[in-house]
Amino acid sequence: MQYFTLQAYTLSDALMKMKKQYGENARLLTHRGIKIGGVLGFFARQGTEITGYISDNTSKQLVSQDEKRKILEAAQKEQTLSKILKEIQTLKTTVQTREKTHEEGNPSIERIREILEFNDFTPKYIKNIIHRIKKELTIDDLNDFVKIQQTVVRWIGEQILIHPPYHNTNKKPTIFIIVGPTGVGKTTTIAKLAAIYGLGNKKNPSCQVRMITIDNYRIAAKKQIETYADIMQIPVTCAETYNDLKKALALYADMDLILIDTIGKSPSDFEKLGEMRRILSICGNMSETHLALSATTKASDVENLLRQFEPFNYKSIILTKLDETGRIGNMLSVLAEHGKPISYITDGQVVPQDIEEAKIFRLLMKIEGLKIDREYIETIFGEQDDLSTNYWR
Ligand SMILES: Nc1nc2c(ncn2[C@@H]2O[C@H](COP(=O)(O)OP(=O)(O)O)[C@@H](O)[C@H]2O)c(=O)[nH]1
Ligand SMILES: [Mg+2]
Repeated sequence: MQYFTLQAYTLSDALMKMKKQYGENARLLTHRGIKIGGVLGFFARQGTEITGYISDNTSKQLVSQDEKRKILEAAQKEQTLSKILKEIQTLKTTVQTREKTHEEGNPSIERIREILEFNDFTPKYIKNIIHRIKKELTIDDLNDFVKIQQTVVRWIGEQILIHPPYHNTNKKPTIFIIVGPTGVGKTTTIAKLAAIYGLGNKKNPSCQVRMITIDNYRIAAKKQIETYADIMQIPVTCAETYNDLKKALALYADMDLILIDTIGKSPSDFEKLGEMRRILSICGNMSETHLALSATTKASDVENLLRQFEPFNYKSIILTKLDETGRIGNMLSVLAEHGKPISYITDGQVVPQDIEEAKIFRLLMKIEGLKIDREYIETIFGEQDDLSTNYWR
């Protein structure tokens, strides 16, 4: 600690001097009256002498100022922190709002759900679509119903698998077998296929077609296909046994296309199905089996049929009676789930007009309530034939 002594005429002068010389930290310790000036004791004046010291508060103050700075900095940091916290909070609210907009109650999502339900898509299929909407679309997208529809249509389209239709190749013969439950339209479809490929059209030059039926258990069934055969002038053979079929196939070895119509038994009649499988086994891998299913079938029944006919190792589905229902969501849901492709669709009783190659676009058009941008769909799923290029229309 530094001490000092100062003299002045008055105490206040002394204090002023002290402050001036030693600064704000100079502290007064003592003061006393003294004589100042004069010569040999004469002419001396009354004055004051003070003693004092310089308080080391300076260093303390320096420290405290340093601390103050730190505190200030910390406070600032805290402010930044609270700013960040505030921003996080805002972000959280935004995310929550966004989640809320994506929640079940969102009107766009609800509308899509209603449309899909109306079209009989299965709950599982709808759930997946809604899940994708929530995951892949933004809030802005959700406010744009045209865009949502377009996206949903695209997703549905992407899940429709198409099996290529018949093409006349050098490898002869191609054997098409149609299996399926009673009354779905197997025989009618065989007749339609025989006509379009046998008689030919603009798109396909006529080729050598024969029909074989093993559905000769009912007189009416036999009569039905024979009538078509007569009208179209395309021969039909009835085969009751494995050997019958073997002979018929040998006879038709040079044909381009052999269409085999099968027994329209109930799929739960396993004995008949087993027998039919035995007969058909002669076709070996030269054949391609198609399962005919009516578009009017309930989703749970479609599931059962897909399973029950599995032993026939069918390669595609022929979707019949599309004209009898406006709602094909159940069929599209189940087929998508099981990865089964569609080859042909039929939409009426008239032979041969009411059949066409399955097209994604055509199936999407059946979905009611969803606005379908044809151009957009075409750019995604490739060029779609115009409906008028349908074989006979
Ligand atoms: N509305 C409609 N009826 C069809 C269609 N295909 C077949 N049918 C009718 O369904 C009934 C059963 O057809 P059929 O070919 O005998 O069925 P199968 O037992 O599977 O051979 C007949 O009355 C057909 O005219 C179709 O695409 N639409
Ligand atoms: Mg039949």
